[in-house]
Amino acid sequence: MAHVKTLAEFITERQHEFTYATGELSQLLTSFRLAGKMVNREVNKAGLAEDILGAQGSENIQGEQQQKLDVYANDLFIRLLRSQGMVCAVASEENDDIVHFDNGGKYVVTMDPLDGSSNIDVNVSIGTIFSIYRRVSTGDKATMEDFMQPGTAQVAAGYIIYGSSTMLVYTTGHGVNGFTLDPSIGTFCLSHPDMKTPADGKIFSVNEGNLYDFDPAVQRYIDDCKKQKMSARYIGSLVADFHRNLMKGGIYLYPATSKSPQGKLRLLYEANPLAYLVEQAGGAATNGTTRILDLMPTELHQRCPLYIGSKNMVEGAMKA
Ligand code: AHM
Ligand code: MG
Repeated sequence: MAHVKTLAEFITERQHEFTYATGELSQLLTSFRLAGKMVNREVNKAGLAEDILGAQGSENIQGEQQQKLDVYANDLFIRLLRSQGMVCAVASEENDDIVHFDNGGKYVVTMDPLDGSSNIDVNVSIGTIFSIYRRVSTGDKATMEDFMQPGTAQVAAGYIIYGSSTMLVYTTGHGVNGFTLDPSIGTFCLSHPDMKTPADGKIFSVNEGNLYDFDPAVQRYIDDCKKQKMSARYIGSLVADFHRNLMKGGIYLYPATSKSPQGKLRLLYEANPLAYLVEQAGGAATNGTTRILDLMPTELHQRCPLYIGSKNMVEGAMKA
């Protein structure tokens, strides 16, 4: 039987690629590996547990109602990151402010602990998105400066998709690798080494319900996709739409609308980590005019329009 490489083995084998101290990366990723398995367990039995399903009653800073699983995932990731010691502060889509650990850790994390929350109750794929930065401030506590770094400063980024199977996909700037959870042994195994996204694709993913709210250039682009008889595929879970397009070739777009002039998605938790991954896989990501990774964040929960996926398709959308 061929040897199956586990995520833990792979991280150890590749840790020399990590710019900073050997061993730090594996410690950093351990929290996500472990929390991912635990969230997966809860997601899988969500339909069974009355107290897990349904709204928690509280609203997050964007005014959206939080589901119980969001809160569970957020608490879990924060607890594991805190206990593991490498990370001194976290900015989460589910917390209004920075969460400080006061432990002198050299890294900060931004994350969307459970993205696609409207899909939890209906048994549709959801995901976790994370990104890791080296701390730049020098005082006792991390500061906003640590989180206001451009996407180019990410030292690692990844997502976990809780789908028909559960996968963890990450990059440290040396390509993208994907690991599938074998539920029978509870281990992520290397299933998608060195992932590359096709330069062209036949899928466009957009919430067309907003069509008349989009800029005429975006409307024209969507029209063009139809004239070329491309396939429309939209799950409404960014991680799932992104993952499918990464594998098959396609474009995901969440443009500005009149209701959300900066689009809906968050730069720190969604756009930057996925932009880093897509570029590492040979694709592209922009906000319509500027490369996502070059944007200078000015606030934690900042939103930005997002055009992401196959290189030629993203470039085509920019020219529309
Ligand atoms: P969330 O972070 O509150 O879950 O919202 C983000 C989600 C993305 O996963 C998805 O691509 C998008 O919102 C869908 O938005 P819409 O329902 O407007 O199409
Ligand atoms: Mg989200």
